[in-house]
Amino acid sequence: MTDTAQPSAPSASETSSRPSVPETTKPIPVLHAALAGLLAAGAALATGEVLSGFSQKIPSLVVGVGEIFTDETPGGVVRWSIDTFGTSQKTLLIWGISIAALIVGAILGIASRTNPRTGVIGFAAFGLLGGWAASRAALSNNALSWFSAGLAAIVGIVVLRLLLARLPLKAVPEGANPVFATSQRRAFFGIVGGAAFWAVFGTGLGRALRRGQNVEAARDQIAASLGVDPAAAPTSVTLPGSLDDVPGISPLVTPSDNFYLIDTALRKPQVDPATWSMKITGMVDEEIEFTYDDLAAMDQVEEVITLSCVSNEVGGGLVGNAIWTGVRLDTLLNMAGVQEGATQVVGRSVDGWTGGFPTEIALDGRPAMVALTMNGEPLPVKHGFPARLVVPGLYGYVSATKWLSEIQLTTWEDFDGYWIPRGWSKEGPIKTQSRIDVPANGTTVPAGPTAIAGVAWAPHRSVSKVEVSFDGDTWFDARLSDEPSSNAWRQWVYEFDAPAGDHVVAVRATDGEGNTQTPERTAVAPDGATGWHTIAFRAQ
Ligand SMILES: Nc1nc2c(c(=O)[nH]1)N[C@H]1C(S)=C(S)[C@@H](COP(=O)(O)O)O[C@H]1N2
Ligand SMILES: [Mo]
Repeated sequence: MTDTAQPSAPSASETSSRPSVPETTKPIPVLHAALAGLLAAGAALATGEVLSGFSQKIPSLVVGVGEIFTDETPGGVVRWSIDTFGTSQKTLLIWGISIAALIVGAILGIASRTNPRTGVIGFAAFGLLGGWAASRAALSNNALSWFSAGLAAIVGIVVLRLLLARLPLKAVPEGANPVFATSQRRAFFGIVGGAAFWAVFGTGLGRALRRGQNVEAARDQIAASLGVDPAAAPTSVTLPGSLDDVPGISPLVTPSDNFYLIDTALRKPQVDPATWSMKITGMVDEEIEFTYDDLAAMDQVEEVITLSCVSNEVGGGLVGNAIWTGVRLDTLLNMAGVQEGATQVVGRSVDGWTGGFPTEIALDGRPAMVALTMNGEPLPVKHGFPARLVVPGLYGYVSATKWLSEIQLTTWEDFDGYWIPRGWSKEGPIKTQSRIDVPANGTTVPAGPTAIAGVAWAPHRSVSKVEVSFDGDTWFDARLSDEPSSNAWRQWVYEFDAPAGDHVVAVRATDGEGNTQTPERTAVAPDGATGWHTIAFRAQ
């Protein structure tokens, strides 16, 4: 629609001078109204993004709503989305919420054509939702969250009203399209440009400011004090007796960058070790608080420990093996004095996540620890910097609290960790499992000597034997790597002289107590998958 193709909107006097033409009031064009609503929503969201850059206590409104989804969605759906989208699941959630908000904004814009109050009420409702979500989000401050959501809603309302006020809603000749006066048109697109700029620039600014909250520099400082060059590429550690040179096998020690990542945090908590402390609370003789320096000055234990997620499917990748150092958990608990009847140890993170396990396990001599390093470096932020729990033999969801802030002693009955009411078993010992890394399922390899290889784990019980079978009946012993500890996985390899043709291979492991993996396939819920990993490949 251009000014030259259409008559300019007549002024009031002109209109009255042409009374003979039948006139009607045309509603605002739908697309313009939708654009106005969309931009109002974009500007509102961007306002929240900018404010979130000022403090971790002000969560992005989108992240706040995302956390509600994460917390309230049934565990099965979360698992399904992790399986389907992998680690990009969170990015998709954030994008999904942002796009949904823009669409709702567009709808509010359209609805405001006939009733301008709809937009005001809609954006106010937006603000209430955002404020509620943000104020109950991890690490957030209530007042600041409500302030952020309120300001965002006001920006949305103002932008929408400014835009709608400049759209043509006036008498025009019957049959003609509603038209813009040139000045009106300029004003409209001026505000469109401004709002679009704020939406994009504000979102970018928020991101940039949030990067300033990162604690990488503090982590680098600690790394330097450990003699680690933070600028150097992460080194992959090779241990003696490994099978690391078998092509395609998982390295004996998983590089931290490749270590699987599972948590509920939409933004990784940025915890400054200088102000961080951890408390031991609850059923103890004396509650104690430890700073990072306190822990770093104590005796450090080192152990190679395999950590697995209960959601790991047979043959899946949600498992890794790292070298952890830290302070033994039993030492810390004995300092506090565990009281009679304190049957559960609960780890709580700075963002409120919890996981609990039997006190018995913490005190049975295994090297459970408050870990400060992973593979020789301070914990990566995403793996729980500055401190996390690592308990050999237990799935992560009951034990491996990242960004640890509190260890609480309670009874088994009195408290359930985060995943327990969401359909997961209260006890979480890691089941014995084995995986074929190579050949990859469904691939073709040259006929002749073929290394069939992978890893097997039974943390705390150790792995004593790994076998492969081509018919599920006859089993052949695989060669094992050294065992870095009874809590670590072992690599295995079976040298197979593959005749041309199709092959199906299954693997099974036996733990140090003589128990062999069951062939029975069970789902990951509620307490971990069972069954033999089986793959097919072709030799030709
Ligand atoms: N604070 C916090 N700690 C957490 C979780 C979490 O969501 N929040 N997830 C747990 C789960 S389910 C697993 S499997 C392990 C994964 O640890 P990783 O991400 O370092 O591999 O962390 C555990 N610790
Ligand atoms: Mo997990």
